[in-house]
Amino acid sequence: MILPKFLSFSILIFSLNLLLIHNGVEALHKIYPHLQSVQALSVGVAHRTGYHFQPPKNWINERTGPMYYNGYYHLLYQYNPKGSVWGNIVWAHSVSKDLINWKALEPAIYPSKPFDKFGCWSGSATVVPGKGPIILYTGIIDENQTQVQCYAVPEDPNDPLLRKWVKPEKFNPIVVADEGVNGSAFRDPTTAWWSQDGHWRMLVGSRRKSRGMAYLYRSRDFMTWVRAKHPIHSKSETGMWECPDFYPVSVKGNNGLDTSEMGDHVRHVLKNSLDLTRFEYYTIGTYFEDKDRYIPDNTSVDGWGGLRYDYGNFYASKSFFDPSKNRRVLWGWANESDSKDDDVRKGWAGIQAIPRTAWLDSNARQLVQWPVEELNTLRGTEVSINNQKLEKGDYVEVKDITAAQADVEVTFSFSSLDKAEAFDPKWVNAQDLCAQKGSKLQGGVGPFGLLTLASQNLEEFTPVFFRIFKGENKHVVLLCSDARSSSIKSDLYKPSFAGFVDVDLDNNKKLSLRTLIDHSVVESFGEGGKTNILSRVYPELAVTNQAHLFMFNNGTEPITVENLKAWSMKSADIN
Ligand code: DQQ
Repeated sequence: MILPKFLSFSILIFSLNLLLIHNGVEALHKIYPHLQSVQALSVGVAHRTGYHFQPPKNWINERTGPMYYNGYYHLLYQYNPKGSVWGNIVWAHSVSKDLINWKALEPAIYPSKPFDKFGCWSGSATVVPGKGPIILYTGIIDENQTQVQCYAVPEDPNDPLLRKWVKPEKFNPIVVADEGVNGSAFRDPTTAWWSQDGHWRMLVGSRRKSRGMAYLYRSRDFMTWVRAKHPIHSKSETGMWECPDFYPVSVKGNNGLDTSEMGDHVRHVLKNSLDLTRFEYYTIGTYFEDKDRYIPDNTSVDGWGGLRYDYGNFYASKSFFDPSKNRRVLWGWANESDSKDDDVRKGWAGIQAIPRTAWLDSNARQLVQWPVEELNTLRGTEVSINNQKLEKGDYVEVKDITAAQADVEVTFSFSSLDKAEAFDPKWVNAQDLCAQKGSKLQGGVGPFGLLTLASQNLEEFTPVFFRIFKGENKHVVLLCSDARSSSIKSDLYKPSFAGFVDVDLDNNKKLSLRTLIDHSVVESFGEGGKTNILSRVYPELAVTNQAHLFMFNNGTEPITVENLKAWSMKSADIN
């Protein structure tokens, strides 16, 4: 039976609502008038991070116009200066020389004009050659949250810190929703790119009914923008596309490319953040500049089941090209997984993930991500373990590091895959499979991995582990970050985040894992950054020096920890 479109969309929305109720994620842009301006009397320190960015207090969501300019990295982010729930949003501003240590400046952009009186929402920065940076952002013009696109420029482009930003009267707002565009779902302009035909181009996220889309705009002078006849790309039933990101990646090597780069050596990435579930997905594809179209490759699933930068708590990400190191840096926001009341009580909510270098995998089917190299400057005491055998049921502690604030890199190997459990092709959802199997249920090859933020007697722990299955044609590798036992506290969102890892084990019986542990963050990179998962957790017992780290194996096949290196991490100097 074919359901009428509106009916199938209503069913989708209904099921998503159920999903949202169950997974604890709440639609953003919801205003809590009685909470949004409640200042915390004190700041809860137990779960504050040592090296993941967060301001001293209050709510943050995504970083907006990240850029590198005249020797400084700029972190601009959505911030509520008055409380620890979303609302009163301004663009807070911090600067850094190394993407790890940050110095706070005054907010760069805040509501001050008729075109942004009710909010300054997300956007991007474009460094225009010979002119300097221009910020494009979404202004909210009324209480109905009607959205327009605006621009701001530095008052003094020679100020290396770009402290003051102005919103010129002329041309602002630069884009309003014209006929056929839904003005209440029209936001988050991308970084603009320059095309050989003499136009700047940029995208704005939107939806038409249930169809998510990114509109493409063209301009000769960056001020007067004209919408292309059709969106650059759209996808049915995906709902509002927030924070679209569109950029080229090189077909060879790890170097990043300027957003305007085109040619045979280039593929494109389109990422959308889906407001309905607060998950993102991306595709790799071809950009036809002359036709203003982007077409995903048939190896990229285009929609709900698509590839994700991160299979955990990671949303509204944005990338930028860093010309100082020739790399593309990608950055996500990780919201809390505790309750609104907890956020008000602790006086803060939201962190930024560690910025990641991103490039196209040699298989050309996906991206690979790795924490920026500057993070290594925080590595302190090092512990190393070599050739440690883990038999079924073994738990071995990694001692002598600060287990609540650490960086761990490990390579596991195994001599045979014969004992791998059979893979049921019905298991298409990695997260469900992780929840079903967990870290304790004995398997054939795996589960094996790390037990992070563990309390002495394992009342609390967040396992990050692999489990290997025998598929019809190849082995299927699952990476899980399972928060179900992360805290003895019950009223928390504790998901079993997971993703499949696209790797060929037949020729190489090894898997690697890197995990960044930071009090309430477990941020993991599987197989060199092919599958990544960030979990937010809130242990009550496994805090500061009461936290432990273990390696474990609960599969019948013995596993060898070929090499493990763990570092106590120093705290970054943040704001
Ligand atoms: N956050 C901003 C919006 C964006 C959303 C508002 C994504 O512009 O769509 O704070 O988290």
